[in-house]
Amino acid sequence: MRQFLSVADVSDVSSIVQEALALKHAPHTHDKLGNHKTLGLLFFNASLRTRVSTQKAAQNLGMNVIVVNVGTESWKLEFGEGVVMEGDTVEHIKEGAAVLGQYCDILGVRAFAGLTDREMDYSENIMCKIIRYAGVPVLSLESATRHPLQSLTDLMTITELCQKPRPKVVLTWAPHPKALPQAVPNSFAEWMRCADVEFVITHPEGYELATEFAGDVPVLYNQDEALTGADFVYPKNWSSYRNYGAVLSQNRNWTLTAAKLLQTNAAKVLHCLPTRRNVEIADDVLDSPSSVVIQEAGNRVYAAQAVLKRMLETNF
Ligand code: AN0
Ligand code: CP
Repeated sequence: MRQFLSVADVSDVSSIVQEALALKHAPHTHDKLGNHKTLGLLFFNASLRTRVSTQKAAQNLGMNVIVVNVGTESWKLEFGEGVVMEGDTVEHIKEGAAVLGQYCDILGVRAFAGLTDREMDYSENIMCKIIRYAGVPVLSLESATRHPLQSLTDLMTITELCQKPRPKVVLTWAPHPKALPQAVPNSFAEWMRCADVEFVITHPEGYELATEFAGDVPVLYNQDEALTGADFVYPKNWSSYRNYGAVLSQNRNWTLTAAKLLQTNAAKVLHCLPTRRNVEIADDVLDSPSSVVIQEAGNRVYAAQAVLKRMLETNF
């Protein structure tokens, strides 16, 4: 695998899930593979899990890791073409990415959607420019439209917990005070469509995901109907794609509560985290055995490790 930007970079989804699960049980079996190779992690946005789990995954493979937080501890980068740089950007991505490519063998990048210009975000402008100018393999740590390390972890966790063939998996919109990107639900949908699951999406009207991600997945506007018989529930907020970046609803009837889980098949609840307690998900879910969010976060290490292992094997 040369790069990891979406599920399309994985030739065999179920085998990388199995590889991640195997690494969980024997994380140090390839601890020489990454010797003398440097992973750079470039963050344009905050992170707890991705930052720490990807460092740990790289360390388990014997890699060196350098973390750079753009803007706060490196120069503010310019992405525009032909810009007269007399504003607050100090360095152009053409030099910035090319320089990082001199120091790093693989570059991880987190660059969220700006949520103002849909065309710009969905063209993956930042990620594409970094790939172009860095000249080294790139790993997405959440881009404008996708969060593939999270989705691989989600599928790994579902596989790990699954008691039956073809479980019912429900992605449900949940409220949030701020506009969030569509990256997590987009990516989750993309990966679930490649998995052997019955997949359903539920959200209020106006929160439809882009067709390239939702495909022909059934969409229900009635959350109770969608949750019926679910084996796994993934509550997550996202802002509107159609009315780009808008918060159309703050309706707390969509908060996932223990009462709502009664209509499921004793569903396990996943979430990428961070989550706003009692807005997206109620305490009585997060503090109950239904929640598997900590196990899921733990699995981020082994999903990242499976990806880095494949990238090291292909590129060096
Ligand atoms: C981000 C998002 O929803 O894309 C990151 C999730 C992993 N969440 C927040 O900004 C709260
Ligand atoms: N789930 C996830 O990516 O978390 P962070 O934003 O903390 O990295």
